[in-house]
Amino acid sequence: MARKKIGLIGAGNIGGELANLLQSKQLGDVVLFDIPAKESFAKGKALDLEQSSACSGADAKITGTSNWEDLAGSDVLIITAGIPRKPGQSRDDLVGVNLPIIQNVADNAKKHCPDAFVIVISNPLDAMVYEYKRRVGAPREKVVGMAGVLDSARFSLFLARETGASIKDVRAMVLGGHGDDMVPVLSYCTINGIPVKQLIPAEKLASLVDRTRKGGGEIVGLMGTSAYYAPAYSAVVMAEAYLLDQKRVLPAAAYLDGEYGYKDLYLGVPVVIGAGGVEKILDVELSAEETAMLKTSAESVQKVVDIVKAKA
Ligand code: NAD
Ligand code: LAC
Repeated sequence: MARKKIGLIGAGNIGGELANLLQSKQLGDVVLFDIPAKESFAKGKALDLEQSSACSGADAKITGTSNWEDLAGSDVLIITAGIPRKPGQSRDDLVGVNLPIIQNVADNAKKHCPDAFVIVISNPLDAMVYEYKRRVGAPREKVVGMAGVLDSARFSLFLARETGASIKDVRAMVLGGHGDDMVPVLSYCTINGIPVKQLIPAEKLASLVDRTRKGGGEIVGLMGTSAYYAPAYSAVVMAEAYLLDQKRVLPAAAYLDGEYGYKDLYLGVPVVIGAGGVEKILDVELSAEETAMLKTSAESVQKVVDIVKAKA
């Protein structure tokens, strides 16, 4: 069986790490795409990565390009096209620059690889994935946003370090928008089935929740740009679930059509990802407090989506 084809739209920090991880996992041949002004950069990054295959034994091919025709037939597209934030910026501050970029990507993807399963990463995430789906007109099963896996990974790390438990035993779930009012759902956060509320004092738990919500900004403040290792790995977990039909239950920005009481909105919720893409949206029970926090987060997302709609 021919190897799958994975198109990476954006050959920057996250794009390069995506290519590296996808190659090492041999999930498919990788096409690393960027704009013409960055084509040599994309080609150089692809060649550098391919030259590591003598060490890794990976046979998957990695090519760089700025020609959309090279993405034809992609099984998966992972979109990181757009600028990351700088210290002091919010993700929402990026909408003016990144909206036309995501629209350009959507128009080309619709023409050259309309059947791909698409994972959007570009920020402001929930609005960018919304606009991508709207512009392409793809079914909601085939367009998803990556944020919840990353935010849950951040929370998992903090819980593991606080309790001294192996991160293998931590199950965290962060829902809602990919913003500072995201919703760590404590009632579904456990360490090998033990609710974290039984293991960590309330005040400490609240500080870990706060650190998770501000996790992106913490790294932007330290590095001067957004995180890219954990975001890349988070998207690869989602792509792998699709490519290997793993039926993973993951938090992800999915298009809601009544679930959780929301319509025509992308929001981080638990989904099942398999060969059909977003195969199910799990409409789970939330406490009154969690429901209220999700509403606040959804309202923040809606504000940015309304800006997008006004510009569309
Ligand atoms: P980066 O600047 O390193 O890479 C972005 C790349 O996109 C650049 O190489 C740029 O040339 C390219 N690009 C610009 N316009 C393009 C177009 N029309 N078509 C194709 N490529 C284009 O940035 P990064 O650190 O890789 O971050 C990428 C995006 O991901 C940012 O918007 C960032 O905020 C976002 N991000 C999201 C999450 C999340 O959890 N969803 C996490 C981290 C970063
Ligand atoms: C950021 C990513 C995490 O902006 O969204 O840092």
